[in-house]
Amino acid sequence: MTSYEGKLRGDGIRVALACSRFNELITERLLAGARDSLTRHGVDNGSITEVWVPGAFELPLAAKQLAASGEVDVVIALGAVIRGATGHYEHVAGQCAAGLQRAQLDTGVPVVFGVLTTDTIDQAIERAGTKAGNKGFEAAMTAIEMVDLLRQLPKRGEPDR
Ligand code: INI
Repeated sequence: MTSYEGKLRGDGIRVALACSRFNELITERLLAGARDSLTRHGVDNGSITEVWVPGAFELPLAAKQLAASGEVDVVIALGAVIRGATGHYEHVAGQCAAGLQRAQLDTGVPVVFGVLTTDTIDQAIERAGTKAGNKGFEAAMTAIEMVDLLRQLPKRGEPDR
């Protein structure tokens, strides 16, 4: 049996953080958590690029361009879509998730979904560095694991190990 699993080793990984300004009180905490997680796992500070976009709806396009640039190994999208604050929650959250998935499938570069989708601001605060952890920190771990996993997995034309 052959088994693959990415390790949490961040050395040599180039990361783009795409962060939404909408609900910035929350998203800046996600960004801080992601940065902390990246450096704790060995990612060099000079290998991290930060990009701000207006809202979660804009994350997929920025993520796709970053992923396609050849300059980064992974993109982490950070945002907060809060139902209480919008009548078009479903559209923003759904299109953001679908667009980010499409960006990673189209480019082959992992794009991590670090976007909170909650009913209330309180639930978002809980996931941005208080009692339910920090989704940005977790997203950064997912990013490192996926880069390491994809480096291990056989590529087209390569024999299985
Ligand atoms: N963008 C968010 O990131 N979170 C939200 O909760 C949100 N609400 O509430 O509407 C939101 N809207 C803005 C949207 O992402 C776009 O920036 C805007 O529609 C312009 O395209």
